[in-house]
Amino acid sequence: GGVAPWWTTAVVYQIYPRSFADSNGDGVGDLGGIRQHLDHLADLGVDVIWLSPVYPSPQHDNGYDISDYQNIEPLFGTLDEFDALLAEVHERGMRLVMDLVVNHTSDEHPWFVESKSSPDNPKRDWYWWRDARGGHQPGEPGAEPTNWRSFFSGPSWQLDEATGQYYLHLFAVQQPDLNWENPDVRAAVYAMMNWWLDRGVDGFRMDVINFISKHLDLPEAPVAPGETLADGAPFFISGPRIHEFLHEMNEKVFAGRDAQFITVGEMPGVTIDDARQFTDPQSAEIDMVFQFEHVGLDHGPGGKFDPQPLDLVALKHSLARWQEGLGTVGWNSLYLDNHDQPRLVSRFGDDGEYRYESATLWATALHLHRGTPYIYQGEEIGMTNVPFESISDYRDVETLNHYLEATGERGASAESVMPGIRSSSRDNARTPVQWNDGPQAGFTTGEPWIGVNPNYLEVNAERDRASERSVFRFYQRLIELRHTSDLVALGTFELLEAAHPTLYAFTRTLGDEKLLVVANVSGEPLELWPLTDGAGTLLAPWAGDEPHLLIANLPASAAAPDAGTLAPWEARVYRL
Ligand code: ISL
Repeated sequence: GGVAPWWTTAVVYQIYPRSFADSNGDGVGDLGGIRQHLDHLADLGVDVIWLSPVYPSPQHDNGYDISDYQNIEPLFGTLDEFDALLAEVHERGMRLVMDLVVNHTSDEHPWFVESKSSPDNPKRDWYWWRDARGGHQPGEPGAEPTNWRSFFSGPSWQLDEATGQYYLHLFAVQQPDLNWENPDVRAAVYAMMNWWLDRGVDGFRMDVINFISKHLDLPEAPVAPGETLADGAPFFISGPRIHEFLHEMNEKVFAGRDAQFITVGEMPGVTIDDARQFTDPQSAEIDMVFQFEHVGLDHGPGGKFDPQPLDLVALKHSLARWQEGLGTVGWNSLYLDNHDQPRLVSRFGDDGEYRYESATLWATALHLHRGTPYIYQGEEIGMTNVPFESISDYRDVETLNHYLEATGERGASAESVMPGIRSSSRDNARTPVQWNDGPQAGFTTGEPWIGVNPNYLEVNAERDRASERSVFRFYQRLIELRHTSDLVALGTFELLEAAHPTLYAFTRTLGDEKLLVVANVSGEPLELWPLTDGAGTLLAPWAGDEPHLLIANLPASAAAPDAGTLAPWEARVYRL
């Protein structure tokens, strides 16, 4: 193929607006707050900002429940302010990508209000309305049209008393699923996307976009013993028409525009084969996908709220398979956290003694893979999980529903449920960004909508930026490396020492250039023995005369006698 697309050298930064910065003292982050901190992002060096939803919304799921696709939530600002923000982003040479949430709307969206009003309404078929299960009265336990469990607890069907029918909601009750089988729905979505592109935005991150094609017969899912609800995912993940829909979207929205966009589909449960097809330029669907395999590896038998320790071998194996699977065709996105995941340094690193080291180790490992790296707000200063005491500190609908279900119908004690919530709640990622050591970490002059992490005196952007050695400074260097090195952007990936429990080692190769990453994923020193690559070539640059260290998270011990030992959480990248 021809020239590599522009986003092969780009780094994306995700903003979760509620929690980023508050400019008007109401305790909720807003567009004004983003405008005040654009230089933080420009200094970091990122190319693209992905903005989580800023549209009018009842905020049951912090904006992922949209009631008007073509306006701005008053809590966050106005359309005029949005235009100003977009211009300021562009002035700094960055791009702005919007969140596209079209698997579902809010139940307060006029489309749904109309749809719900009567079975004869022309928009009835814009959503998934079904009768009660045969032989059941509407509202009876078990009368839901299928046994699918919602992602946010309970059944994924809600009864509308007035018409006696149920509607499908894979997420919260207030998030009814749109019916993409209806061509009018698709046309309305494409028109809305075109309206934003005409306004100047640079692309979309597409929320659960591989859920939009469902199996029309809505089959029952196999139920585990003792359960009544089951996982319906096989019947809506990458369903029968998914490639057709995404190709059609591409044609109706992006084809014929010559600006430089980026499209990334969020795709829980996506397989490598599907991802390759979604991102193969020949398919003309989307540029890249967020896959979920690597962030599910530490989920225990009880799911995400039953976390298990990191299995590094499994993680390396998983990421390597994706590197290889999308190696020659398609493209990977690279992420280790976002607004739905716990904080990276708390989950996979050590957020105590080795916070700087482990945060920068994981940054090194991720940013040296082949793909487009995503940084989630606060990750660039090593923000950690939050030590909330009680359930009343939490705000997230998923967390609160889980707590109610576990302590209610499942009869668990609060003490047994809280540890899983503390380590896995999405609110870990949603506490206010810690800008400085002032009141409320500089996030707001008012009362924040969710508590500030008490470690803000230690962990904050002002301090990190001023320091010679900090997580922020290190991310700057990693981003610079991607911008200046074709090898980092495009080199092929080869995993080394796949079975080693604490060493993360791989090479990247482009033509006759090669680099080696070695990282010690542990709090103990690690002796590096000679590594060999797949061709049997010995790799031991630390033992050579003039090792060329591209980047490292600790002061170079390259020439010292102990150069063959990695300190706890040390990561080095050598040019070979
Ligand atoms: O975080 C999850 C629950 O553990 C995921 O299942 C998550 O719900 C899934 O990745 C889809 O996420 C996206 O759509 C949701 C929204 O709540 C998330 O914030 C969003 O990223 C519904 O719109």
